[in-house]
Amino acid sequence: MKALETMIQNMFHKDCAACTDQEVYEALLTYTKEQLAAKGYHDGKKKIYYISAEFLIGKLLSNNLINLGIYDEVAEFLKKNGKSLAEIESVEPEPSLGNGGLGRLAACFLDSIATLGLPGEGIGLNYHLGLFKQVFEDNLQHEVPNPWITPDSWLTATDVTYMVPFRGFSLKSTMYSIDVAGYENKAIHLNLFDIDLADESMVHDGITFNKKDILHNLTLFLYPDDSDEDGRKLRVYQQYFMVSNAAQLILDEAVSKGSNLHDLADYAVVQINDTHPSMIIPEFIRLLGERGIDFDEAAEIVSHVCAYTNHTILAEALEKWPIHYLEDIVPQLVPIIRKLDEKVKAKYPAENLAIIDSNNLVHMAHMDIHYGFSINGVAALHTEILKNSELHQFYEIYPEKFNNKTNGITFRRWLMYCNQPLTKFISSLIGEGYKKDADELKKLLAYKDDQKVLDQLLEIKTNAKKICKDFVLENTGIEIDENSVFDIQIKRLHEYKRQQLNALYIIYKYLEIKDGKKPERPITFIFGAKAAPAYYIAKDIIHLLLTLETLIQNDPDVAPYMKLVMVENYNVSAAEKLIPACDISEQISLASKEASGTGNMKFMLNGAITLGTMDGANVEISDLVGKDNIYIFGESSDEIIKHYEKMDYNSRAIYEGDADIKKYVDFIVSEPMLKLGKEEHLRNFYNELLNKDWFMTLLDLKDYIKVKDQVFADYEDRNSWAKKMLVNIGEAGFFSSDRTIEQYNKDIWHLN
Ligand code: GPV
Repeated sequence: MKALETMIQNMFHKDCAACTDQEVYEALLTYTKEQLAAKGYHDGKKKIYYISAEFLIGKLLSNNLINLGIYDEVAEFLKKNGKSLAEIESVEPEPSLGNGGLGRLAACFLDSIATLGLPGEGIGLNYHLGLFKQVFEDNLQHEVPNPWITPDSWLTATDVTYMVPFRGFSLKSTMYSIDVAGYENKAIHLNLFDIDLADESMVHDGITFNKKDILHNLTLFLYPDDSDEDGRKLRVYQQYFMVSNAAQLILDEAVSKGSNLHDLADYAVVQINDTHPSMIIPEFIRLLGERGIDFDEAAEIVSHVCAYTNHTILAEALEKWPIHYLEDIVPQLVPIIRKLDEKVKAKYPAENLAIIDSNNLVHMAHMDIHYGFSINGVAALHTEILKNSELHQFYEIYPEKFNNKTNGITFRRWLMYCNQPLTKFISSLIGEGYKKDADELKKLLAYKDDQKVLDQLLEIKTNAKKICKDFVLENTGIEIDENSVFDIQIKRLHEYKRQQLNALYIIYKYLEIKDGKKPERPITFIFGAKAAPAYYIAKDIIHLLLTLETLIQNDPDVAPYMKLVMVENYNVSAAEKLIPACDISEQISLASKEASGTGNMKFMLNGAITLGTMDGANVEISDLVGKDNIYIFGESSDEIIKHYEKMDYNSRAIYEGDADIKKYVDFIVSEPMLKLGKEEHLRNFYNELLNKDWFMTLLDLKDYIKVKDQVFADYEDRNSWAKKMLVNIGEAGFFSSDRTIEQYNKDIWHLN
């Protein structure tokens, strides 16, 4: 640590002990960046370019120290100087460059690409104000900017710049680079493109700004509100800016390594992360044209370079841009897209295979499938649904393109960093091998009947709950009990994820306690969720949860037996605090709707037991741990898909046919709720449940209550619960993103 000491002296002319946390952070930042650069970067002839509108990377200091193998040493050095690494971390701002699972997946993938030593990089945008920061006021969500770029940050400006042409003007870009360290390996780059004229001062009243001022707003926010046309067009501007820069960079790199561009596929493979980067296909063709390659050959070349990942079957999330948007913004792409579409129509005239449909909408996913060589889903069930229903017409003509890549998570962040006591304990039992080969976690299963091991697991969980308790107190002002059961649902707020189903259980439990039926042990329900700014129903559900939080907190009959806390501004850092402390992992999406989920994997790895539907990767968790170690409820995805086909779901009929359900739903607009909450929001949601309930909350409510009550009863047999925990941890190895990335490489990328 001599070098670090010297650096601190040189930067601040004093000892570490005399520095502020801010100063120590800045020194560590510089020191770590130097260490990373000194290790060098993975390189090779062929490279994977992971292009994504989101990279939810989280704070980087600790993660980098772990991957560099110097975390303990640095922590020790700081301690000797009267500092704590945990407090220094709190100085670091968290970049909010993603919404949820898709962005976090991209970050986990970069970690694994670097760890496995593959030549690769991430390409995205440098949003100055991130997504948004969530603040609660009067039990409602408000959005404010989430700036994260400080004078000293993980970003390094490069001298790479390009011109990106739009109708009527061009924008000059600058590329910024963040090093992503491999675990005990070299690093790769996350390259984020930016405009030079971004003007943060145009933002007022929360996150409002002039959406037409592209010259100055292009990289201010991730996914600006798309509820109006200007917002949607800004997204198109962002997407094209991202992919034009990416395509120019990729072609330049290939040429500099000796490519003649006809052989581009020997130098580059592009993974298109959902459809946000899909315009890279026509953009490549345009640029190859400028470099003398004719249209048909260019289309052929691109078809060997681009691969597409689908992350959802929700129709409203599949991007379709009106062709006139593209004419207004990127007219140079329109003749190319039309030609691509004509080629498709000449061979496959069916409307549901068209790139441009009869309403003049451009189906981005369709373009990816026709002109990419691979399409993958993100969990086994999800890929089956793509093949058999959502994209069946494509599967019939291109069966060889379809493949599954079940998602994964990096164990460096989601175990070794966030749960150090559990990590040490696991290492003491089975050695360190699992850190590089996650399958070795299976060795834990040999301890299933070891009383001491089971007791220690429970103790580690209780300690994690104590730490989490401090975080929750600081975040919400509510004191929770570490001896209560922690039941946690943290993920974006969306009707299909069904936080409202959990809310109805809480209402049921509240009324039971009011009736004198007290639970064996107090329960703590924890939520964390941001709602999209224009998604009114999601915001109404947040209001419902926050109003219930107040109601319970104010009720002396109930507060001793249950608590509801909703963490404000849920993000990666909050997840790192909550996940190690969780007993029950809520994964209760309407079957068929959650493509995979990745929080489910993080919880499992940290010894929580899943309560979920047979959806997404829950299905694979269930197969691995077996029925005794997971709690499943609700109708199957086949049954749900049939309800949608037959249109036979009627929430009002369920409500009217079941007095209990009616009681819980009516409670939303009951006297005590209306006294605390806002009538407009509570009624909106109540009406939504009764008249529409598009994601079938009431369908599964009775079964959910029954199974969840069983979970709480089983929790009291502490020994058998600890066994379930052990099995979950032991079987979690499959969900390492190292496994996922190995599969991408073996089946799609083919690097060395
Ligand atoms: I599409 N996902 C996301 O976070 N944002 C999106 O815009 C879309 C999908 C998520 C899915 O909902 C999760 O089920 C999945 O685990 C995750 O992407 C990563 O694949």
